[in-house]
Amino acid sequence: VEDNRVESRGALVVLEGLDRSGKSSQCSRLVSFLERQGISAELWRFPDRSTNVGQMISAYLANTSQLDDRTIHLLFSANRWEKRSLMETKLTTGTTLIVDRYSYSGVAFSSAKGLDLEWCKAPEIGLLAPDVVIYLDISPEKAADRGGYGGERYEKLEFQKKVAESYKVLYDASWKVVDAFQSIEDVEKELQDIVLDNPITSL
Ligand code: T5A
Ligand code: NA
Repeated sequence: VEDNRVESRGALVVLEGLDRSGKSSQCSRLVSFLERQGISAELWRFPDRSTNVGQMISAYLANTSQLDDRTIHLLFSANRWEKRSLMETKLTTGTTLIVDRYSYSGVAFSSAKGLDLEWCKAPEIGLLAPDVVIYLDISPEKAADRGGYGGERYEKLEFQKKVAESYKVLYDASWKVVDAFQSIEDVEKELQDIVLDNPITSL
């Protein structure tokens, strides 16, 4: 029997950006939109705080545990590795994954602390490559103005400025950059157009 599932595989769509750039809001809107179009889609996020590794990450972000910078970097990466095979299964069986943060967050946030860029990238090698990377572009100041940050470890203007610089280093011409300071609805519409323009999710 000929296996033609490759033609109907799902797309791996990654949203990246600073804290409070609007990723979570947009990821759930995008999943709803795709489902309305009859496209099988799931919302995923990293860190996935539901696993044992994810709970260590969550405690670190909440400042209830302390970890060496390289240790937390590797835990964020391990959190993606522990989901790799399930992601692959979903994609090959036709489910599109809309993913709130991925390897780029791992590299951008750790290198913003001063860790060597190539060292930060190394544990990400071998994870599934996204089909689309969407960067929700907002200045650190405007993001900070959005209702203020919560208490999590990286939610500080000075640090977010460094993260923004790190993302600029990682930027690749294939990324879709969307102005995230528009209304939620305008950003939503741009994301829909980007995803429908992709050969895997086009109708
Ligand atoms: N991290 C993550 C690493 O260091 N390494 C890694 O490998 C990974 C994966 C947790 C932290 O971990 C770091 C990065 C983070 O610091 P997280 O749980 O994804 O990551 O946390 P945040 O990105 O901080 O999540 P936020 O919820 O704060 O930001 P979102 O998801 O970008 O924004 P969202 O949608 O929740 O919106 C934030 C607020 O803005 C409003 C929303 O209503 C909400 O109040 N808003 C808008 N307001 C006006 N106009 C718009 N267009 C708006 N869009 C949203
Ligand atoms: Na979020």
